[in-house]
Amino acid sequence: MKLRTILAPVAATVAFATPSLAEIIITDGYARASGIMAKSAAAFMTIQNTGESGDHLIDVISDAAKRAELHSHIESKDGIMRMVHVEEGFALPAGGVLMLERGGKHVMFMGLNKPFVNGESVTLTLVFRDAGEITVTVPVDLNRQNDAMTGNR
Ligand SMILES: [Cu+2]
Repeated sequence: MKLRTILAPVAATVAFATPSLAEIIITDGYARASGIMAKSAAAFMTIQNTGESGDHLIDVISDAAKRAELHSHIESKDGIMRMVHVEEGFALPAGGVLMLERGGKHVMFMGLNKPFVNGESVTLTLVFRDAGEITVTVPVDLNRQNDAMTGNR
């Protein structure tokens, strides 16, 4: 368990590289902000666990913002969706997929250190309970349509 924690950051320096020891595959990542003046932004991706044991996404680290958090949306009693910080993170069952998507679970950047500019990229590190840290670089895509509306991934 500890061995992986040490090796993963070395193996995962290339965008979307799959660390040879990890059983976690991260694809289709992107980040977006509402505009050049935005103080916060979010990142979305597909996280797949091809291993035979369940894992748990417990934290996110990024120097793109003063704070990076794992967020989800919940619907309040009056039917309004709002974002919440999910401190316990998200389960990733064996053979399962964890979707970080618009209107759902996502990585939140709060207090951007510089504007998210379309076509540039953002590096973030996902911290898994067992697989350890996996760093990915995702493109900033301000034009991508809302997946929930288009059905696109
Ligand atoms: Cu959020």
